[in-house]
Amino acid sequence: MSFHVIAGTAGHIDHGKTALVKALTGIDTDRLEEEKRRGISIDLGFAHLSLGGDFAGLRLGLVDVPGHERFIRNMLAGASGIDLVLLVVAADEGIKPQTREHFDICRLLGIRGGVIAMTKSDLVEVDVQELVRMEIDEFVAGSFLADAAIVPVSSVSGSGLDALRAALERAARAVVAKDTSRPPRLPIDRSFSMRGHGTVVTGTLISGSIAVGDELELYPTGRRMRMRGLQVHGAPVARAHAGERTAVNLAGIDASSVHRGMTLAPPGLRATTQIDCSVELLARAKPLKDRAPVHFHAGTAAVEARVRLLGQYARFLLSEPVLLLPGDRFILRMFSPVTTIGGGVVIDVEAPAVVRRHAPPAARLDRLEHAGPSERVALLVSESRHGMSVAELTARTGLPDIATAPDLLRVENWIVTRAWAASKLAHLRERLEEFHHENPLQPGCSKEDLRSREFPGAPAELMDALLAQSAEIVSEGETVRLAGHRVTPDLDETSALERIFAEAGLAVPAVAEALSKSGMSAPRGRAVFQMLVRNRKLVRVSEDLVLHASAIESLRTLLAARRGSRFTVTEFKNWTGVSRKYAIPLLEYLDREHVTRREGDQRRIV
Ligand SMILES: Nc1nc2c(ncn2[C@@H]2O[C@H](COP(=O)(O)OP(=O)(O)OP(=O)(O)O)[C@@H](O)[C@H]2O)c(=O)[nH]1
Ligand SMILES: [Mg+2]
Repeated sequence: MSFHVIAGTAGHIDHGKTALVKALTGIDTDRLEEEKRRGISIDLGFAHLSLGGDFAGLRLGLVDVPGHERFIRNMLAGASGIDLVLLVVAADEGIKPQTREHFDICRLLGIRGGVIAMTKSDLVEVDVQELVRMEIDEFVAGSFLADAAIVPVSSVSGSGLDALRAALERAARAVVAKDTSRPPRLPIDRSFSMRGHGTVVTGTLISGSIAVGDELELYPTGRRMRMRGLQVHGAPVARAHAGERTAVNLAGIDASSVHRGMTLAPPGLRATTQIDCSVELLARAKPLKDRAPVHFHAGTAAVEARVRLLGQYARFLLSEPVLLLPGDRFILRMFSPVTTIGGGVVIDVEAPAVVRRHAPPAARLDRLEHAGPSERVALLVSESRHGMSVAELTARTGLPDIATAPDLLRVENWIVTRAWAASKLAHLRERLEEFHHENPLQPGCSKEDLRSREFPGAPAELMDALLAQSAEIVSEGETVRLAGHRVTPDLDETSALERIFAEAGLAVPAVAEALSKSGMSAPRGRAVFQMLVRNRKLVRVSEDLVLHASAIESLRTLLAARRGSRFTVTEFKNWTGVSRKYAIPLLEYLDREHVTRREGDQRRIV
């Protein structure tokens, strides 16, 4: 199996980086006319070298960077994809300002190892070499390069090159391979058009793998395109893997519309302008001020940004969208003078507005920063109102396997936390209890009503899946009810209310008064009352007057004994003992029921 590692040069201007790359690989990475003329590197150069013999299968990609402080921006684009640094220190000059700045950048980018080449060793005596070695030792002490080999070399005589190759091979074998399981990302460092091929873009594939024919999106433009061809280190391949210097032949786009800083990646990720990060400032840098403008460099992108301080963390508002994922490293440089002041790690790519249900920003970032993949997903889901789609989580995390965490529940393409599901079910039970209370004689609540009230924005299946988990809630056709709910009302309550009317005879209280006497809640009382009316236990004589059926029956009996006779309202009041207020509606009712018939001021019993 072949093994790909990318090394990048670093070091002060004129210390012999480009000469060393050429001595190692035979490739002159200073291609530009201006570079030739001025004798300095301006832009990135690329070379490669096989290490450990043809069968060992270790291919080292080399990115040669310019040392001039004005081209640090280019250096940063090159350094972002490297696994190893080849730190170059000229024996006749020792540590110089860009030796320090490049070293700081590599450390802030999280580069874990490298080799130190003491170039131009042919120009100084051995005792001077020893002094420079001591200076270097002291410089890297305690850092990621503390154990790096320091190899004196001469690109002119070739001395030390074999030892340097051996040291590079050892360092390369210790590199932890880049993650091929994550979505592929290719931060673009060059774009040009090639006769007969069209647009070609190059970069270091920092994660995943890509194959000819794959559809990729050019971030942040949103344009989708197909790869026509792929090359790794100058040779055509069907698939490129993380850690490889990759050239991609793109269909359907002009080379001039693709720029350094854009990224090729599968659709479904998202370029962002607002990120929350941890920040490390260099010892020599002044503290960051809130709202200070900075240059923000990540991948091959360089944009301006504004800082918002969030405790020990910072939010950056980027002037242009950049495709970033949690865990990405970045470098900060100041505006005037433009110097490197620090760097950091992206923690959240969609810095949320401060929301009350979220933890305070710094506490939240502290949790996110130290969260493993599944905890990160769980935390983001727990902040959502009712879960998140898998697509959204992929864009927020770049993780390949979402929702494998035990405390998450996946419903189709939607993810919720189990804790949320449990509390939502408890809430639904309460809502249903209320509903049954208010509508005791309805079989259940409309499923659509419940869905639109309780799950706005969530996929339709979510509520069904949740309900399916609960033994206490029953979903029948288009209604949802509590398992214990029966349409038959409580007999005690029913008869209590009925008794109030029955015992009152014709001297009934007002309905509201009867209901409040019954001791039932108002909605329940109304429901039971309506049922008694429906069952004809109670008779609605008028809007305000309701009698028990037995009272009506006694009245009919009383009148039946006087059949054929005529009577006045006053006589009726005397017979029955009801007030005038009740007598009129009662008589009108009796007229409607054809028990009595109105004849002028009097009535006849028919
Ligand atoms: N004598 C001697 N000269 C060297 C050696 N390496 C490089 N040089 C010379 O040093 C000068 C600068 O070398 P480069 O390789 O261009 O330096 P660089 O670090 O790439 O410079 P920048 O890319 O501009 O930062 C050239 O004139 C080289 O010929 C060496 O090992 N011995
Ligand atoms: Mg150079």
